[in-house]
Amino acid sequence: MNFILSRAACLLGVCAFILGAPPQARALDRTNEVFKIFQFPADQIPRIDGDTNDWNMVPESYVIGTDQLVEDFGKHQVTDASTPKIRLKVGWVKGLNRLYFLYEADDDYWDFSEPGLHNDTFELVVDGDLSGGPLIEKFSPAKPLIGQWETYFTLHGTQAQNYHIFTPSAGKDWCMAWGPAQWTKELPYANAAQKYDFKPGEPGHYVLEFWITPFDYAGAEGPQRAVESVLKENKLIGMSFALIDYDDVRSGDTNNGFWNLSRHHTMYGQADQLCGFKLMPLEPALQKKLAAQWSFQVVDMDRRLVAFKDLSVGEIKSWHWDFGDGETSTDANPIHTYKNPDHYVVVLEVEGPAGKSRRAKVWDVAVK
Ligand SMILES: [Ca+2]
Ligand SMILES: [Ca+2]
Ligand SMILES: [Ca+2]
Repeated sequence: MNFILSRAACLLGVCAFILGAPPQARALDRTNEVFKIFQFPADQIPRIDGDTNDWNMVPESYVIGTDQLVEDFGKHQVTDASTPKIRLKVGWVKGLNRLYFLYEADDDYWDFSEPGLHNDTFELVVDGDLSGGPLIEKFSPAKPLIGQWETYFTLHGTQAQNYHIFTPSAGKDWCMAWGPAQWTKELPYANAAQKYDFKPGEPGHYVLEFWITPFDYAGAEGPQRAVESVLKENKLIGMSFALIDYDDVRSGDTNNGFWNLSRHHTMYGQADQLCGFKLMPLEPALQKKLAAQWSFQVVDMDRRLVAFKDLSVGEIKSWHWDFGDGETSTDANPIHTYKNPDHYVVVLEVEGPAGKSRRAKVWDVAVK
C-alpha cells in the first residue's frame, strides 16, 4: 500500500514537474505586483522637451521610486547616500504604439564625461507582447549553433528590446539601442529630451523625457520588416529597468551600483525576468461622461453587408443608428445590408444619465 502511495506521489511529482508553474509565474518576475502605465488623453500627449509640467496629471500611485529597486550586487543599501534617488512615470496614449517616460533622478556624482559605456545609465528592457525568452546574443540558445555574430545580427533585440540610456548624454547619442537595430532609437520610433545644469562629477537633479516604440520583431535589416507591439487598454507588457551608477570616472569600467526593478540581475537579457506593466484606462477624472463613438467593417462587399460596432464611452441606456439610406436600428452593434452602392453619412446617437451624444461619419461607410 505504501509502495503504491509513494508511486502515486512520485507520479504526481513528475506530473507537477512537467506541468511546472503557471505560465504567468514563469514568464515574469514580481508576479504579485502589476506596475501601472498611465493613459494620457489624446489632447494632452506629453511634449518631449524636458519640461515636466505635462506629467503633473499623473497620480502618485503610478510613480516608481528608488524604494522599489533591488541592489543586486550587494554593494549598497537602497538608502545609501550615494544611491541615485529616482522617480519614474510611464505613460501611453490609446491608438499609439508608444511608451512615454519621465525619468527624474538626483545623484551625488553625475558621471558622464566619457564617450563609452562608462556613464550613469538608465537601462530599460521592454517586451511588448510578453513573448519572454532571451533577448541578447549571450543568452540565446542559437549561439552554439550559429555563432556569436550571426546570433547578434539575427536575434539580438529582435523580440524584446534593451536601451542603455545615458543619463545624461553629452557628446553622444541619447542611448545605445543594444543590438543591431539602431534605427529603433531614432524618430519616428523614439524621441528624447533632457534637462540638467550640473557638470561631470557634480551632484544635481536630472530630467529625461522620452518615448520608445516596443517591437514584437525589430531586425537588423531596418524597419521595413518590423512589427510594432500593439498597445491596447488593459494589456500587460513586460518591462524592467536598471540604474547603473558610476561615481568616479577613474574607476574604469566598474560601476558603483546596479539597481534593478526585477529581482533578477540578468533581466537585461532574459525577458522572462521582466515585471508586469499594465496599460491602464483613462483615470476616471479624465474620462468623458458620455461620448458616442463607433467603428465598422464591411463583412461582405458582394452583399453590401456591414457590421457596426459601438465604441461609445460612459453609461448608455439607448442607441440609435441612422445608416444614411433611410433605415435605422436601436441595437448597440447592428449589422446592416445596403441595397445600393454609395457612400453614406452614418450617425450614432447614444443616450444615458449624462445626456445625449452624437457621432456622425461622413462617407466613411462605402459599398459598391
Ligand atoms: Ca514635456
Ligand atoms: Ca516580445
Ligand atoms: Ca553617479
